Amino acid sequence: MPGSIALERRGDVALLRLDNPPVNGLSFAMRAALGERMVEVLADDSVAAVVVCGAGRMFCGGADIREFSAPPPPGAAHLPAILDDVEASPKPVVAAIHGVAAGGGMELALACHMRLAAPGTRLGLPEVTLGILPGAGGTQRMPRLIGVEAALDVIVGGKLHPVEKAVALGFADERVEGDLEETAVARARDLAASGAPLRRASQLTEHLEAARGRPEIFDEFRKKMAKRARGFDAPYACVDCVETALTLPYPEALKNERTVFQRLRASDQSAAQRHAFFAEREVAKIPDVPKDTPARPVASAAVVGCGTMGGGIAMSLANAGLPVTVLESSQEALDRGLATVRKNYAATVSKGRLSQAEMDARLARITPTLDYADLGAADIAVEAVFEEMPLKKEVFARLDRVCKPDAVLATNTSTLDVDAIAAATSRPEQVVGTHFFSPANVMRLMENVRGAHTSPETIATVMKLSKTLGKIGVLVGVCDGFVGNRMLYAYRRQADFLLEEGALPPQIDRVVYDFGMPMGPYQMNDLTGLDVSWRVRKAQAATRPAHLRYSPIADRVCEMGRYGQKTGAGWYRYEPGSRTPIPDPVIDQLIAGVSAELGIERRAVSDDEIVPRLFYPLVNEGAKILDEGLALRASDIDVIWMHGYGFPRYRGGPMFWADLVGLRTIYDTMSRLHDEHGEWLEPAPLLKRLADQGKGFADWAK
Ligand code: HSC
Ligand code: NAD
Repeated sequence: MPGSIALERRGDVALLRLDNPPVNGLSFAMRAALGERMVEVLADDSVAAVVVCGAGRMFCGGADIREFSAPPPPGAAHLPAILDDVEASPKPVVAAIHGVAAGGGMELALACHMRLAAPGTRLGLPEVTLGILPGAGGTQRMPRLIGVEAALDVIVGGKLHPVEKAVALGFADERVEGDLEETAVARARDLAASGAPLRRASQLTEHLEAARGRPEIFDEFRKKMAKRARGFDAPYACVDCVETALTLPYPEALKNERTVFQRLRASDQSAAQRHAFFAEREVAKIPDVPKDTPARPVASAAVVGCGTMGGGIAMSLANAGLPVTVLESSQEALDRGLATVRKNYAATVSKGRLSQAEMDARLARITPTLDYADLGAADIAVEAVFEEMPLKKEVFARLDRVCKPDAVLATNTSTLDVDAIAAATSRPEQVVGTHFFSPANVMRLMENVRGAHTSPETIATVMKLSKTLGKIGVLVGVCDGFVGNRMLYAYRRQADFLLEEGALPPQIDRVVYDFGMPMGPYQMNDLTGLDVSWRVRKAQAATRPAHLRYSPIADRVCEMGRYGQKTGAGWYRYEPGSRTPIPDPVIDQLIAGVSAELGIERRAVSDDEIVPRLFYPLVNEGAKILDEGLALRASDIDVIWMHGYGFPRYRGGPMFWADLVGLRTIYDTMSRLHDEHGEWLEPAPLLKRLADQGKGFADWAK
C-alpha cells in the first residue's frame, strides 16, 4: 500500500519494502512504519535476517522534503534513533538498492550491515544542496566507512554517484548484475548462518584512526571549497559535523548532528534551497500544456547563424547527440564560426574534461552548409542571426519554404517580437522563441517564448528539447527582454542612476557581489561587452520618452571606445592578457562630469542603500511580469534568475527573497524611492495588492 512499508517473507528472510511514491520518501509516517517493522521482525523468531528494499522506481530519495517547512508533529518518529536500532539489530540487515539511494535513504542503507546495488543505481548524500546536512547519522557513518577525506567529498559535494564509484569508495559493497532481491536475500541468509560479527558502520574505527592527528584535513578542505561555497552555510556545517567524528564519541556526535540539522532546517537558506528544488520541477508544469501533450520527436536540428550564440547552440545540440546542420551567410562566416566551435571543444579537451574521441564525435555531428535546401530534414531549426527584424523575417520566410511541414521554427532573439517573426511564416503555431543564454553551450537556462499562436505541441517540443539538452526550460511570454533581461534592465538602470548620484562602479560591484551575485553589474558589463546594448540604445533614441530619466554615462564610456574586456577597458581597465578589473580614475572623472552636467550634487552613497535600490526595482518588474501573464508563477522567475544570472541559490531567487524581506517593506521602500526619484520606481499594482493583503508572491496565482 502506498505510504507504508510492506513485509514480505522469503522463507526465513523478511523483506521490508518501502512504498511511498514518487521517491519512497521517508515521511514521518514512513519512519514510524520502519521502526514498527523492525520491532516486528526482531520479535519474530522465524525471521533470521532482513532485507530492506524499495518499490517502484527506486530504493529511497530521502526524507520527505515537503514536510520540512513545518515543525515535526508531536511524538514524531526519530529517524536517527530508528537507524541506530536498525544498525544494532542482532539479525543481519541488508540493503537491496535500485534506482536511487539519496539522503535519508542513503543513511538508511549506511545503517544496514551490507549494501548491494543494481547496475545504474545512483547513491549519495545531496542534503547540502537543500541547505541542510545528512541528519540521520550520515556525517558519522560515512567517514567511518570510507575515510574522512572521501566522506567530505561525498557529503559536501552533494552529488549522486554511480554505483561503481560507490563501490570503489566503499559506501556500497557490491554491484549485483542478476536478481538484486534474490541476491540480497541469499546474502542476508548467509550472514545469519555464518554467525560472523555484523559490520556496523558506527563502530568502525580504522579510517578515523588514520585521520587522527591530521586536523589540517578540515581547514584545507574549507579552503578548497571556499569559492564554491561562498555565502552558503550548509557546506561549512557539514565539514564541522564530519570533524566531530574525530573529536566526540559517536552518541554525542550524533546528538550534535541532530542539533545542527534542526538549526539548518529552520534557516532561511534551507527554505530558499528547498524552494529552488521544487521550483525547478514546477517549471515543467504548464496548465494548458498537460503532461500528455504530444511533443514532436527531435532527432535532428538546424541552426541558422554561427556567431556567438549559434555556435554555442550547435554545440549544445551536438553534445546531446543530435546531428545539426549549421547555415551561415558566407563561407568565411561559416569557417570562422566552426573554428570557434572547434577551439571551444579543444579548450575543454586540454582541461581534461572531454576526450579527444568525444570531441571528434561531437564535431562530426555538426554539418556546415550555405544552402537552405540542406535544412529540409531537420525537426527543429533555431535561428541565431543578427538582431535585426527585417533579417529575421527573411530567414523565417526561407525556413518556412524549405523546412518540412511539421518542423518547429525557433528564434533566439533577445529583444524582438516573436509574433512578428512568426507572421513571416505560414505556420505561426510552430514558431517559438528559444532564448539561450551566453555561453549557450554552458548556461543551463532557456527562456522558451510562447507567441500568440504557438501551439501546445510546439511548446511541449521545446520544453522537452531543453531537457534533452540538459537545460532548464522556462516558459515565458512575449515582451521586450522577456523575463530575465526585462528585470535586468530595471536593476541596471538604477545602478547607473546611483553613479550619477554619487556612487562609483567598484562600490556597487562590491555590494552586489557580497549580496551573492557572481559579479556586479559593471564587471558583468565589461565581460559581455558594452557595445551591444549601446547599439540598441542608439536605435531606440528617437522613440525614448523625453520625460523619463535617462543616464548617458554608459554611452559616454562607449564613445571613448571602451567596450569592456575585449578592448582592454570599459568600466574598469585591464592589463594585457588579464581579466582583473582595475578601477580607473578616467571613469571616476567621466561620472563626476556627467553628474555636474545634469546638475546633480554628488553625495556619499551608503552600502546599505545599494541592495534595495537595485534589487527592489528588479522584484517590482517581476511583479509587473506576473500581472501581465508573462511568467506562469513567481517561482519560474526565480529559476530564471538562479540559472540565467547566478542569483544566489541560498536566497531562492529574487521573488522568494522578496517574500522573505516582506512585500510590505519592499512596497514602502519603492513608494519612498518613487517619491524621491520619480517615474521608473513606481510600485507595481501587484506589489501593492499583495502587500496590502499581507501576502507574498508565493501566494499569487493567476
Ligand atoms: C534528507 O533526506 C534528510 C536526511 O538526512 C534525513 C534527516 C532526518 C531528520 C533528522 C531529524 C533531526 N521529498 O526529481 P524528480 C518529488 S533530505 C519529497 O523529477 P527523478 C519531486 O518534487 C532529502 N518529494 O525525479 C517530484 O514531484 P512532482 C535528501 C520529493 O527521478 C517527484 O518527486 N534527498 C523528494 O528525476 C519526482 O522528482 C534529496 O535531496 C523528496 N525527498 O529524480 C533527493 N524527492 O512530480 C531529492 C523528489 O510533484 N530528490 N521528490 O514534481 C532528487 O534528487 C530526485 O528527485 C531523485 C529522483 C534523484 C530522487
Ligand atoms: P553574432 O553577431 O555573434 O552572430 C550572428 C551570426 O549570424 C553571424 O555569424 C552572421 O554571419 C550570421 N548571419 C547574419 N545574417 C545571416 C543570414 N542571413 N543567414 C545566416 N547567417 C547569418 O550574434 P549573436 O550574439 O550570436 O546573436 C545572435 C542572436 O542571439 C541575436 O538575435 C541576439 O539578440 C541573440 N542573443 C544573443 C545573446 C548574446 O549574449 N550574445 C544572448 C541571447 C540571445
